[in-house]
Parts: sequence; C-alpha cells; structure tokens
Amino acid sequence: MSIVDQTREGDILVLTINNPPVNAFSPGVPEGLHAGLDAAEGDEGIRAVVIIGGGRTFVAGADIKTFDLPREQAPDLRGFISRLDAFPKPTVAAIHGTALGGGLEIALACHYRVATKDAKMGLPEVKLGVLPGAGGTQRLPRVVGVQKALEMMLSGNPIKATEAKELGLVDQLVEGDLREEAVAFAREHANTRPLPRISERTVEGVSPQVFAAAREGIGKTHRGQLSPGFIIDLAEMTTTQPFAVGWEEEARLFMAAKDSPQSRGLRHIFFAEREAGKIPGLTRDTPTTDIRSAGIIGAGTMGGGIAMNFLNAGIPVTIVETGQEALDRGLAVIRRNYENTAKKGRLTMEDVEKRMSLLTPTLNMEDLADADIIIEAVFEDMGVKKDIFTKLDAIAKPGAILATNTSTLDVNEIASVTGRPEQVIGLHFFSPANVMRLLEIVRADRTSDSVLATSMALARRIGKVGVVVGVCDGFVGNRMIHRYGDEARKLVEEGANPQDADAAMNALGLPMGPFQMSDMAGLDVGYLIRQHQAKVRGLPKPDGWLDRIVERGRKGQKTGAGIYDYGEDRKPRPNAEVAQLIEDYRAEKGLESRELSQEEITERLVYSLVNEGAQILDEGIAQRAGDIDVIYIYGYGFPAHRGGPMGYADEVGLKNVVAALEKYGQTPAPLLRRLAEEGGSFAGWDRAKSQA
Ligand code: 3H9
Repeated sequence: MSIVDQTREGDILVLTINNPPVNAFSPGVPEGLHAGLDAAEGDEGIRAVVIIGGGRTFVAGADIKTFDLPREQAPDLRGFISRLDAFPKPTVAAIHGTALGGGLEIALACHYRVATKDAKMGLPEVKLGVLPGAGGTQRLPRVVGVQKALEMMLSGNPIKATEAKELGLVDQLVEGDLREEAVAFAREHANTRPLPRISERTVEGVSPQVFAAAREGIGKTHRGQLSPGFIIDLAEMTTTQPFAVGWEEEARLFMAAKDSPQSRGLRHIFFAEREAGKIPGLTRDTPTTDIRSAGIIGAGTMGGGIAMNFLNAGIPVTIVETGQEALDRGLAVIRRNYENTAKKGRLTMEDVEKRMSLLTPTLNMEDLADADIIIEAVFEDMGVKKDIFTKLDAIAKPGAILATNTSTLDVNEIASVTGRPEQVIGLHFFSPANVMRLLEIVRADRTSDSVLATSMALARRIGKVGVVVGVCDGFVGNRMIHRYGDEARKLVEEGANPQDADAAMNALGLPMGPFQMSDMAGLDVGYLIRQHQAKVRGLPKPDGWLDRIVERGRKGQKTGAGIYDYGEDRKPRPNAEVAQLIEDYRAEKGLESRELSQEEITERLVYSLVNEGAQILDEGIAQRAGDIDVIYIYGYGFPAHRGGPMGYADEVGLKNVVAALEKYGQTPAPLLRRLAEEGGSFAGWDRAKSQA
C-alpha cells in the first residue's frame, strides 16, 4: 500500500490517501496525489477522479508537525489545491470520518463532494492560532454564505454532513458503500461541462453589518488573538474582491499567523493535550475495567458537580450523605443546575428527567457495595477521609476503584487504611466540577496500572482532560497556585493595588487575576489553610493583609464582599475600606510603598508559576512541562494562545526568565537554571525525556 493508492474502476480513477492515523497532508501525500492527477490527465480512458481517505477518516488537514519546517520543505497544499481547482476532468471528494482544515479545503477545491451521513467537516484552524490557508476562507463563504462560514471558521467547530448537505457544501449523502457510490456519482457527472468550480462563484448582498458584528463578537470570544480578525478580513474580501486576490492575501495572512507566538502556543497545547494522555509504562494492552456505575460520597458542591459528569455520560450514580437535609439540598442543586441548562435550550426537560432518574440518593454507605468506582468528596480532613476509606474497604466490591477528590491531602496516607491500596487513586476535580474540564489523576505509590488506565479512560468518557500527577501537597495545580498567591500578596505589600495585579493577568488573557480568583473561591478557604499550616508548624498566627480582610467578615463573592465588593452583576468593584486596610497594614509593618509596573507584576506572577513548575518537574510530580500547561489551561484559565505557563516561559526564553527571577530577588529552581544555562527549553526537556 503506498501513501496514495491509484485504483482504476473502469473509466474512474480512485486516489486513496493512506497516511494513518488521520491522513494529514504530510510529506509524501502531495507527491502521491500529483502522481494520481498526472495519471488521470495523461489517460484518455479516465473520465473523472475520486479522492478518498483510507482508514477511519478523510483528511484531518495540513500536518501540524510540518508547520515549523522551512517553506520549501513543507508539503505544498496550496500548490495541490490550485491544480485541483483547475483540473480539466471532474474530481469528487468522498468524505467519511472528518474533513478538517486542509482536508475540507481539498474537498472544496474538488468539483463535487459526497459524504457518509455521519461524516463531519470543519475549518478548525483558529484553534491553532492560524486561519484556513489553502483557499478555505475564500471558498467556504462562496458555498455556505458569509454568515455560516464565519460561524464555522471562528468557532472552529465542525458541522455534520447532513447539515452540510442542506447548505450545499455536500452534493450527495451516501448511505451504502462510500467508495462505490462516489465512483457511481463521478461517472454520472463525467461529462458535465463547464465544471462547477467554487472559486468562480460570487458572493453578493452581504450587509457590512455582518462583519462589524463578527468583529465585535471576537472581542469577547477571542480577546487578544490575531487570527480571528484575519479570518473576518478574508471573509469580507469574498464580497469585494475576485477570488484570486483573496487567495493571495490568505497566503500572506496565514504565514503571519503561523509565525506568531500565539500559534506556536496553541500548537504546543494541541500536542501537549495529546501527550498528556500517554503514560510511560502503560500500553494499549494495560487492562481497564468498564465503569458501569459510580458511587459518590458527599452531596455538597463538589460531590454534586462530580455526580453530574457521570449522569451526563449516562453512568448511574448512587450519592451518599450523612443527613437527609443535606442530601435533599444536594439533589435540589443538581436538578436546578440541569433545569437552568434546559432553560438556556441546551437540554430538553426529557434529558433532565433522564439524568435525574440515573441518580439514587441514600444515607447508607452500604448502598455503594455494587459501584465500579466510588469517589469520596467530603471536606478536607484526613481523619474523616481515613474513616470513610476504612468503611469503604469493608463495603466496596473487589476490583472497585476507590477514589478521593482531595485537593491537598496525602493520597498514600488515605490508601494506607485500606487492605487494597492498589485500588486507591486521587481524582481531583476542579470547581465547578460539572464545568471545569481538568481532572488531576493522582497516582499514589501503590496505585495499579489498571486503575490508572481505567481512570484515564473514564476521564475521556466523562468529557474531562485527565492529567496524571504525583502525590505532594496541592499536587501540581494548587501547589503552583499557592506560590502565585503568595507572590500576589507580596506585590500588594510592596505597593501594588489588588486591581493592578488582576489587571495584569487580565491583560495576559486570564479571565480572572489572583484576587478575583481568591474572591470567587472564597477567602476563608485560603485563610483556614494558612492558619492550619501555621499551627501544625508551630508558627505564630498568620497576620497578613488578606487575613485581616477575612477577619472583617469579607469572605469573597459568596458574602458579596471580599477583596472587592460585588453587586447583583457579580462584577468586582474596589472597596475604599480594603484600600485603607492595606495602607494601614503597610504603615504598621513599616513596608515602603512603591509603584510597580505592569511588566514587573506580570513577570513576577507568571514566573512564580514557572519556577514552582520547574521544581515540580524535577521532583517527578508532573511527567512533562506540557502536562503542567494543560493543567493550567483547563483548570485555571491560563490562555491557551500563551502556551500555558511553561510554554510561555519557553517563548520568553528561559535565560530571560532566570534573569528576571534574580532581578526580583528570587531563587530559580535548579532545573530551570540548568536548562537556561544549557540554552534549553521545557519543550526540549519533554522531548528528551520521551525519547529516553
Ligand atoms: C491546516 O489544515 C492548515 C491549512 O488550512 C492551510 C495549510 C497551508 N497534523 O486527536 P487524536 C495526530 S491546520 C499532525 O488523538 P482523535 C495527533 O497528534 C490543521 N498530526 O485522535 C495524534 O498523534 P499521536 C487543521 C495530527 O480521533 C493522532 O493524530 N486540522 C493532526 O481523538 C491522533 O489524534 C486540525 O486542526 C494533524 N492535522 O481525533 C485537525 N491531527 O497519536 C486536528 C491529528 O502521536 N486534529 N494528528 O498523539 C483533530 O482535531 C483530531 O486529531 C481528529 C481526530 C478529530 C482529527
């Protein structure tokens, strides 16, 4: 089997692309396709060409791994597309699986498109910080209209073949054998002339308002990003310029977007997310168990949110509480959440009832005896957790996974009270657990490979991005956020306003800065942790400015007042009393106040994450720097187009990060210093580790 097979079906030539797993347009594919077109052109007996994908899909687009190659070495998708568009004999794209990015662009340059009913097609380039660069911005609006094309290109989400048929993007849906029907279709249209070329169509009657609205929209959905604006400009050109002009401009803007740090960041995240799913030592053959039922202990905010993930995936849940009132309250919250989603039209009331019917409330822990997985989600107290796991050990069936949702406690210690520590794992959901996509999967010393592999598969099934981490205080995400929180408080001691710190992070693209986030999480949580840690270490009672705010009863959003004030709209507003409290605090402690630039604030906050991240890597708590980036994007709102904190540090240059840390009087972590001295990067460290 060659990378592009040529098979003759009488007067039709079928070109099958065989580049598993997703038939990306990698080196070798254009050569194979050109050879096919040469053959078709040179043989009078061939009247039409069908292009089809071998394996599970059509073409998933340009090969993202080739984006960093010099232009002359990268596969020439645009060159192939130009030839396809001008090809003198009819061409038919036969689509199954997905036709994405360059894949859909190939299909759009064909004269006809047929697709299986379950196929999907889209232009997801925006998710990689680029734009459809092989004619997509010029052809899609000419077929489906500007409005729909903008929607598809700006969201990057694919549409189903059935919708594509209604939009005229697909000429025929196929129920039976795709190849056979595509060949028949090609034969039927073999003599049609002139050939229908999308590039020859015109777009008319589009109000300029459409583009104005789209520009306003991306200010909210893609704040600070480059490529969405380019996409709108290019779509607009379809209404004002001939195809050839838009086609050239598209090439120019594609290169500008591709070579931007934003695209490098997003591409890094694309691969990091996929790498995160790979665990050294585990293979496809590692046995997993099928999770058919779940038990959850605790019907509070966390337990309820976790339950919803399972119910959404159709997995029955038994939820346990200690008192009827708490149980009823927990259930009511779940129902209300679902009903609110239904009000927004994203669920039907039938769906709501179906999900609720999968939920069994109980006060009796023994009812968990049949559950395939049990997740404990009670408050953070080692004594309580040990007590629960001792009971679970007696109740749970053999082979059941016993998971804790602890965000800080030692999973090894929790596992030690059971007679089956190999079945114990940490599953750290992030609040709100039904919304946040991150799941830290905490591998304890004795967690079995099978439990780990099952947990990873389960994460995917319930729509989470699972990342494996090791046991330490706060695991990866919270351990880093504690350092960041400390730094944020110090910035305020030195003279910054809380709103300065938040504004710096908002400018970087984080929806919430450190103090907006603390107010949302509840200031009392951090307060209690600090008090507890001081007590355990025999240190005096903490008395920072933030502690004093909490002691005034300002606990954050939930009390309408924290570092900021909150009204009905939940928008933070600076409070004069807090400003005075901070000023008094500085005066009392003899702290000199100075003006801090946004640059200093940004560097100190982000590099505090990077520095702790490097230490975490060195200790083996995270497997890869890319894993840390995935954690920060899905768990803490770090913007993907910045590449996550570690990717961001790579982009800045580790030497510069070390120099900045030293300038601010901080000690760079040994791994960070070493990589900087070697001229290395975190991405390079990940690569070297994966090859070791
Ligand atoms: C483009 O087309 C630009 C043009 O407009 C202009 C050019 C001039 N390249 O996700 P999975 C790998 S931009 C290279 O786990 P799934 C992936 O890394 C492109 N590699 O599978 C993974 O490798 P590994 C626009 C790719 O079934 C393996 O394939 N297209 C590419 O869950 C399996 O992937 C896109 O953005 C690629 N294009 O999902 C589509 N795609 O096994 C991006 C995948 O070593 N791809 N790989 O970890 C996807 O959205 C999903 O991969 C897809 C399959 C839905 C196709």
